[in-house]
Amino acid sequence: MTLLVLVATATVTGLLHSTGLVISVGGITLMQVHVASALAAFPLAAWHVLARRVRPRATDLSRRTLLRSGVVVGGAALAYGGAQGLLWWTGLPGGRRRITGSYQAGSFRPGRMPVTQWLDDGVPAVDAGDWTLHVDAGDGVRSYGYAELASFRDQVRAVLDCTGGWYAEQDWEGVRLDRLLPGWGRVRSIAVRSRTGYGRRFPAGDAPSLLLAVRVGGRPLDPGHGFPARIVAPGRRGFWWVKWVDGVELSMTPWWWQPPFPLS
Ligand SMILES: Nc1nc2c(c(=O)[nH]1)N[C@H]1C(S)=C(S)[C@@H](COP(=O)(O)O)O[C@H]1N2
Ligand SMILES: [Mo]
Repeated sequence: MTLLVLVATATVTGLLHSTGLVISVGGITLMQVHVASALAAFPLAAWHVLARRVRPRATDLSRRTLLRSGVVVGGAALAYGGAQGLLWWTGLPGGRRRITGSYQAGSFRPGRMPVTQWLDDGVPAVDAGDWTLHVDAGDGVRSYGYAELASFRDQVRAVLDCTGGWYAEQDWEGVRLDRLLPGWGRVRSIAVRSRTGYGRRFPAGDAPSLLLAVRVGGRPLDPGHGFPARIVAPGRRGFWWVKWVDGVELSMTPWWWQPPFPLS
């Protein structure tokens, strides 16, 4: 019964969010409820399968079962396409989502862009005066103060797309990592560390497209958006865009030597 309730909750909240009929209630997005109930359903589903085990039979692989599965998959694809068409036709907000399913929020108005943390980070109050960026480019650690970092003017227009269901396009300014780390071509990865302990490891080959941003829309970052400096990783989901960066390091560890999603 609990499993049934969780699956129904995931389905209904998923439909409400993706159609745009209800996107959030009291500060909690239906996407969050959708994901949470789906995750909670996993162990119960596994328990159900184990407790009510069905022994495999030869007919499980019959032509008829194959055809039936094909009908289910094809039907799902048709239903998805039909729902998408219905969204456009009815003009519901769900029809204006990005391909990732995210809704636009605060593009070119950074003050209106949501402030989002992956799991449990808080927004740290960082004083530019006692903040230092430590850059390890393989030949010793070099430190940058805020004023020095703020003098760079590399620019990129990029879309921040949070797995929580929103996206925003902004003009970012700062320093490209290939400029900050000239030895990037000789290593495997670039480890980026936040003052909060959060961090991500990027393939070294991404250096020319990664920006360590100090400004957005021509103004310094807000505390919520990563002041003094944050990563802009065009084409990558929001959780790669590390905020409150205080360390960048070239490394011989492969980039995939990390959990697929941050754990804190
Ligand atoms: N240090 C740190 N950086 C972080 C996160 C975090 O929890 N801690 N969350 C990431 C996630 S999930 C997203 S979507 C973006 C959100 O950026 P914004 O708050 O500027 O909109 O920051 C990313 N950078
Ligand atoms: Mo996110």
